[in-house]
Amino acid sequence: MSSSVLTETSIPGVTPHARGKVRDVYACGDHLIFVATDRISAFDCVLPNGIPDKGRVLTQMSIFWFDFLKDIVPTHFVTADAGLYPEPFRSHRDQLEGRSMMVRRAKMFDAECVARGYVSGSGWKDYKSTGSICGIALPAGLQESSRLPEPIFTPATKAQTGHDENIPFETFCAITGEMAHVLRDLTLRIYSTASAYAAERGMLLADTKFEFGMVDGTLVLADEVLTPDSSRFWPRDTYSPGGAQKSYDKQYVRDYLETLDWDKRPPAPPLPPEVIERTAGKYREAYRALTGRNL
Ligand code: Q0Z
Repeated sequence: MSSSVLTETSIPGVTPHARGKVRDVYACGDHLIFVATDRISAFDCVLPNGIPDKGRVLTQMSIFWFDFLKDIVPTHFVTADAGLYPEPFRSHRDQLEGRSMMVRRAKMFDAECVARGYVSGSGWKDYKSTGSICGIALPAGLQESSRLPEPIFTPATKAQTGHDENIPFETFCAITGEMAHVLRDLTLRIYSTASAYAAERGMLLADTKFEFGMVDGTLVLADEVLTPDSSRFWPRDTYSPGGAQKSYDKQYVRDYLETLDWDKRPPAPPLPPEVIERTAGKYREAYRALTGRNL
C-alpha cells in the first residue's frame, strides 16, 4: 500500500469539481470522488508539507463511521475500492487507493449541522459574550471546555471564505425548510451514538460537524464524518476544563508555528521533519484509538 505523501491530486484531462483546504473532489456523473490529500492546515493556512498517511487516516476513519452509523442514517458512501471507479479514475488508482471514496452526488443542505457536548471554539466565544450558543441559553458559570448539561445543536452557515457563522435554529429553519427538525434530531442522535462509542475508547467527542443532503428524495449523511478535521476529540485522561484542551492531531504543528515569528498569513513556513513525523503519529494513534485497527 502506498505511503508516500500526496499534497496535490492530478487526473489528466479532468478538472476537479472542487478543492478544499485538504480534499479534492472530482465529479463523475451521478457520483463524486472525494480524495483526501495529505495536506494539513493550521491557523487557517495550508502548510507547505504534507503529513504521511493523513489522507488515508481521514478517509478510513470516515468509512469506519459510515459503517458504524448505517443503521441510524443512510449515507452518501458507495465504495472506496478504486478498482470499481469509472475511468479515467480507475487507471489512476495508485493515487486514489486508500485515500478516496466514491459517493452519491447529493443536493446539499446549505447549512452545517453541529452538535456540541462541551463548550469550545466558537461555542466558547459565543458563550463568553452572550451567555448562550446559537441562541440556546446555558447555565451561568461554565468554563472553557466544560461539559454541557446536555448536548446541543448549534448550526452554522457555510462560509466560502473566512469562518462559519453560528446561527439560531430559526435561521437554520429558514435555510433547510421542512427538514430542519429531522436534521437537528439526527445530528444529536448521531452525536450521542458516536460519543458513547468514543467514550468506551477513552476519547471525549467535544463537538462535531455534519453535512446532509438529499439523494432521490432520501436524506443522507454526506461529506466526511467524525474525523479530526470535522470534530474535536479529546483524550479523556488529560481532560481538564478551565482552558482550551490540546488538539489531538495538530498540537505539535501549532506549538511549532507559535515558536516562529510568522504572522499567520500565507505563505506558511515549512515544518521540520520531526514535527511532521510526530503529527503523522498522532493521526495514526487517533485511528487506532477509535477503530482498534492499524492503518
Ligand atoms: C460536499 C466540500 C470538499 C470542497 C459539496 N455527496 C455530495 N454531493 C454533493 N456535494 C457534496 C457532497 Cl458530499 C459536497 N462539500 C464539501 C468538500 C471540498 C467542499 F472536499 N461540498
